[in-house]
Amino acid sequence: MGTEILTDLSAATMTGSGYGLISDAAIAIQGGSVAWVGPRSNLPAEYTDFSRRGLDGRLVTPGLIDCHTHIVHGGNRAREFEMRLEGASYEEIARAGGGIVSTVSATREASEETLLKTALSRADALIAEGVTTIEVKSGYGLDRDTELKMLRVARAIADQRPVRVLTSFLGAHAEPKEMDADTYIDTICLPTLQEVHAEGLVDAVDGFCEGIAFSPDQIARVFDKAVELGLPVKLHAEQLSNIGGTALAARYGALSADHVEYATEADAEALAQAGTVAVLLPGAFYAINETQAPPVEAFRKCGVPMAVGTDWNPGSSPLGSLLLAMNMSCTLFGLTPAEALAGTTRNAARALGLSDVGTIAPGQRADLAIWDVTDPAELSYGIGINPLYSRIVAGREAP
Ligand code: DI6
Ligand code: FE
Repeated sequence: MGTEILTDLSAATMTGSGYGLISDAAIAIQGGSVAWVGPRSNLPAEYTDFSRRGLDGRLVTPGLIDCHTHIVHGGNRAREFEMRLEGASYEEIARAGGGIVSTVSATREASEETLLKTALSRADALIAEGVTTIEVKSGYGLDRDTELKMLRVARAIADQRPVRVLTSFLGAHAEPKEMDADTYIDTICLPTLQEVHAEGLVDAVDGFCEGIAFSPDQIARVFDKAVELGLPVKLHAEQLSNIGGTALAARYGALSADHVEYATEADAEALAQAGTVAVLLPGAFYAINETQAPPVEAFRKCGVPMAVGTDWNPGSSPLGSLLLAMNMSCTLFGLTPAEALAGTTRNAARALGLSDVGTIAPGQRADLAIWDVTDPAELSYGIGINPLYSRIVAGREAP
């Protein structure tokens, strides 16, 4: 791969604490990586002879990263949306046998081809907004075969599209209809984790720690297995109540604790100590009409890095736009647009344990998004507006 110099652009490098903005910048791309970035006037002499591509003053950011999705799933739950509008709560629907287990039935029934086709169309929607890395969870199988099927489909997305995919095994997502939670963890979840790991299908281990899902003790058993296998962990924690999930995640040095609406200041301190990212998911907060916002001020005060994801799933967050998630993180949770962009770049990378993406800096993979905007705050300010011009993935144009 040759060397290409991007010029006539401003770059939000996302290095340092804010946007790391360089106006009138140049970016040298070599062998799929960023070789140099800085003010155009400082471009080193060694690059002056290489081919140049002017971007007409556009803004370049790191490719966006959606660090929390469930885009592999069967069916939809539009009927539950109607039920919630008629007054039922998300938890009531789950306890009455709807919720996650209804998507489990639809996902078990769906063929691998159908699951891939629908997952690709969701991935395409994210890609169209400048996303270059997507995390995808299992957890709608709750049996060996379907969990394997979901993870194979997740991996296949990256074979079919210019996008990087990281998978999380979410076997501990809900109690299946056919057995109790403890039996499920011991006889299905743990052996399946061992197997998906052996097949190279899993990058991290996730769980749903909640009154309607699994207790901290049950999640700890899954995390112990992850540690034994050398896999990093992350957790859906404190979404609907505080039962100690965030503290548990911190104890295991989790990559991230996600949702965290009900996290306390002590939880924030524990996350900061552990270096765990708080992943904010405003789509779920919005869709199920939550009123308790995550403790953003405590996260800031303690220095907890905050990421933002879509949580794209058929139940609590049928949200197919990471840009809208950024907007919602500002309007609903009070993030600044700079925090929202850090949340879908630098901190989202960290929530996935990736150190080669999320910023524009020498040595980083050249995963970039080019935008028809002048001010990076426009990315969070627009509602339902997609200003993407094009993407570059590992140094190659990938519109
Ligand atoms: N938290 C979520 O936001 C999703 N899973 C989870 O553990 C919701 C999944 C669903 O309702 O289908
Ligand atoms: Fe989720």
